[in-house]
Amino acid sequence: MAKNFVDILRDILDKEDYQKLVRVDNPQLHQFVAQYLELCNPAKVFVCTDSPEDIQFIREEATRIGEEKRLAIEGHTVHFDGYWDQARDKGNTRFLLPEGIDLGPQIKATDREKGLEEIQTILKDIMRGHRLYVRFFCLGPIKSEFTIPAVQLTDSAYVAHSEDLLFRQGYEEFLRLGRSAQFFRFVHSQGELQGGVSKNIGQRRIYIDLEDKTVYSTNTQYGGNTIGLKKLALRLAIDKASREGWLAEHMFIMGVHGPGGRVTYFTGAFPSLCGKTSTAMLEKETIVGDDIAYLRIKDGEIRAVNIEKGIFGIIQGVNSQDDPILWKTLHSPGQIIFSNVLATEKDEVYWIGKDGEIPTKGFNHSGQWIPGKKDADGNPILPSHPNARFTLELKLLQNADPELDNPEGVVIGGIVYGGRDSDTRVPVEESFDWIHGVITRGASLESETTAATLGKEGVRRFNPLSNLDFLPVPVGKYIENHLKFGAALKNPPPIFSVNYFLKDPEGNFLNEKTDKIIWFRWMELRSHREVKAIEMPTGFIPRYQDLRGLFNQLLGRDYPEEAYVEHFTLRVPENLGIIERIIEIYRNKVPDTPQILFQVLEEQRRRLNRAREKYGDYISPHKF
Ligand code: SPV
Ligand code: MN
Repeated sequence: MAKNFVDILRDILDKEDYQKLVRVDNPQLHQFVAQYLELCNPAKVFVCTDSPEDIQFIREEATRIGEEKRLAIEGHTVHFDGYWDQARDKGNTRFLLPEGIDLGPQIKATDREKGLEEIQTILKDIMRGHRLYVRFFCLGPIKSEFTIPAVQLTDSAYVAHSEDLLFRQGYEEFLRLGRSAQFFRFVHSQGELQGGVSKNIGQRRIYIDLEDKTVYSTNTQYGGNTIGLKKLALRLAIDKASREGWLAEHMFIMGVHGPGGRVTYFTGAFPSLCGKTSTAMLEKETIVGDDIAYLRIKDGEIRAVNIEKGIFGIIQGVNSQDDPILWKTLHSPGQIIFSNVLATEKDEVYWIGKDGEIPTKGFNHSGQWIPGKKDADGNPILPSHPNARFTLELKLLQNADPELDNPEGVVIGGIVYGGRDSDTRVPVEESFDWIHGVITRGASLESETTAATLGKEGVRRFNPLSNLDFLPVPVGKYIENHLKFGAALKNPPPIFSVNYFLKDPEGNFLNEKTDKIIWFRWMELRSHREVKAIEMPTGFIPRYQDLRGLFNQLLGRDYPEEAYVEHFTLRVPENLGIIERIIEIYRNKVPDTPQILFQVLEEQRRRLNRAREKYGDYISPHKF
């Protein structure tokens, strides 16, 4: 007779670990753990509760077995992923779908049965010689209506340690919820290691099983592929949200500080490498979260929580001038994991764009490094990878927002969409209403590729609401969900776009990095209808005098009228270009697009054409 799963747990686990697990009154949990203990066959197991001793054990284990190395500053460590394992593996990330379900051509999927069979084969004995860590977390604040419990099985102490910094502990929640816990499940293995990194990259898989609420991740170490509660959980959460009528978004949450001590919370969606984290961390404002938000409607208003409590942020370009708060934190004692940076002999770290000289040697994701080093294909190896990161708890930042752990979330006063756009959108603009905002900003979001992303530079990539990589529902349905969400609000908050990357015809950026705060303070005032705006065919833009006042007050700088005209000139041909491209995508690649999307874009096209007939291709804001 097949063994009962509680017997399996008793056989495999130490007494203490067994006790920790069976204290949670949830047979589904026991079955899940037993199943993967048997299949993955680890040498040892550690069940981690919320106790400081257990958490400390994981942290020390990460350095003891060499997944992290200690640095000169107290609490700092460095971790490396393999040379070919430096970013999310989009090609091998797939939804496992039962026969007959199709999410459309934009979303990668595999037949569920075949996928499960493949992943079970890869997982067989994959943890041989490794220790398996069993971790409990909460996606969202403790005891909150927003929150989803989750269990992570991983054989990486680095992953388990990162999750301690990024997510709220969940063992006590599992004890409290018992059998009622509807939890997400994550199974991760680095697989066989060679020189400390995943050897079998060819068998790297990230498979998402929506039916069992389980995500499998194998033969990879990079956090975006392995930290279950981050992007892997986002995919499960969007599916759940779509069924239940709320939203799970790839959005930051920040407190924008208006006049008289008023704080207005904004959420913002930007594709990777477009300044999302640096926006959320703006000096003078407060940060609730930089990556993933859950949004629900309460009393006709949007409330949002950050499902994380830490940041896994890009470090390239962080410097003392532009990022003073982060800079200070990165140079102070406290738990911080640096990944894929350059580590020097003095146990210091260097990254591209850091203040100071480039070290003449060190260790990075390619091994020993010296300037001029090339890889096997002759490509130059930079001191750090463009996707090198830091991981830390938000509470280490001077401007962490006090509402972070509020189980009710924060009321959202505005939503922002941003992308890398060198030639079209003005620096800041408000849409006419919720529907116009969702369609012309969110659903029409594009971003240009950079040297840091794979492939050609400067190519526009369609990325609706910056969430395309994570969608387990057809794009059309996802847009529809946003439209419905807005229709259920009493007074929907305004939706804005920002563009930090606008250039002049010679290719020079038109804005300073520090200008961001101006756009946010203007949006804050608009959210309370405290400033008037100018209506253009594409939306509402700021009046010159309002921006001049803000530049003066916040940056102590003059804002010349010529600069304003250059920034806010309506670029008609380029704006028609977006509409062209977006309609083409929805018409040909998104089978179930809501009809209203085409109507709203056609109306915008007509308004642009009328303006063009009257004033020409490039229209000064003073004409409106
Ligand atoms: C992003 O790329 O959007 C990130 C990092 O936030 S990752 O965890 O890789 O998704
Ligand atoms: Mn992200």
